[in-house]
Amino acid sequence: MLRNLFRRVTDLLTGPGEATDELFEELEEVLIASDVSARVAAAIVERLRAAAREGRVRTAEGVRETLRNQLAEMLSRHKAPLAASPPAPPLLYLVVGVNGTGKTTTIAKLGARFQREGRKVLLAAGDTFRAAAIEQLQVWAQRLGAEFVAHQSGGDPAAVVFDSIGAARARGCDVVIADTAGRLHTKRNLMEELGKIVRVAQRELGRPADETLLVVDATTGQNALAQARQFHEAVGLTGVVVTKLDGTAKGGTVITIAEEVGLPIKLIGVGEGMEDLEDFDPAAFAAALVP
Ligand SMILES: Nc1nc2c(ncn2[C@@H]2O[C@H](COP(=O)(O)OP(=O)(O)O)[C@@H](O)[C@H]2O)c(=O)[nH]1
Ligand SMILES: [Mg+2]
Repeated sequence: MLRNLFRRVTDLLTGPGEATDELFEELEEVLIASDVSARVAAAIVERLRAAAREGRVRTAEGVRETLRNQLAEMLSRHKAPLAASPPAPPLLYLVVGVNGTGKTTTIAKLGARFQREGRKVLLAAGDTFRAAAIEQLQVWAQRLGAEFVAHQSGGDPAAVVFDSIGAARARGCDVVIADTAGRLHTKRNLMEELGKIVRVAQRELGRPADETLLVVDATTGQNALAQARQFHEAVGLTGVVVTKLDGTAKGGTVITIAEEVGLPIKLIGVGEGMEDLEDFDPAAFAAALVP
């Protein structure tokens, strides 16, 4: 469950205060301290100041409510549903992101969700850089009772994805979810490798992958923004999954990525359990940021 993501913002905007210049200055600082980028924080506060100038907002509580509405509106501007019905099976999700952000866990959660919907799932071990990554995904596939395709560690991940699409067709699977490496010898290698996966998937499917999702860890703040920019430039993302919003995350990462990169947030991770993956709901998220 989400709570207290914007604790300092909420504290500042609770109680009998007036909507003064000083309050807006402090709000801007607290937004930045909550992982909202400086540019986006300035834009948010400028709109609130305008509302105060026009007499639409007079108190701190009024600022809080206006801020909540403004955040919900900002976040819904980039809203897009998860691809669910491909023109021809299998539905293909590529999952990318740096190590430790929660890719493999998110893949398992997504697999479990598709299975609950009655769909047959295949997990593809495209993180061939580490043998442990292949084993970790295999354990999840076994637990879920999902199909699984892997090659040797060190193998070509594009070939794993190619084989997975073929195996899904042969075995009547509805959905392929492919893991990828989060680190190679160099960042350039990684982006080239991911680019090749994207191209091979497109050739084999006759359309781009239905989703190319970046997984970012909400607790990493501005780093997550840099990751979103880099991966989007390299592979053309369709959306972002923000994980670890149950922990010490301050919430601003979600707003910053949506506004600065213009990518839809599609899913959020709110724990380590299989059920801890939620569809992103802008209004509910804004209400969790600023209750
Ligand atoms: N609290 C919390 N932990 C998570 C979440 N998603 C993943 N993790 C944990 O983050 C760690 C790294 O996850 P993993 O899926 O292996 O990351 P990968 O390297 O990107 O594949 C594991 O300990 C996961 O249990 C989440 O939404 N909340
Ligand atoms: Mg992994």
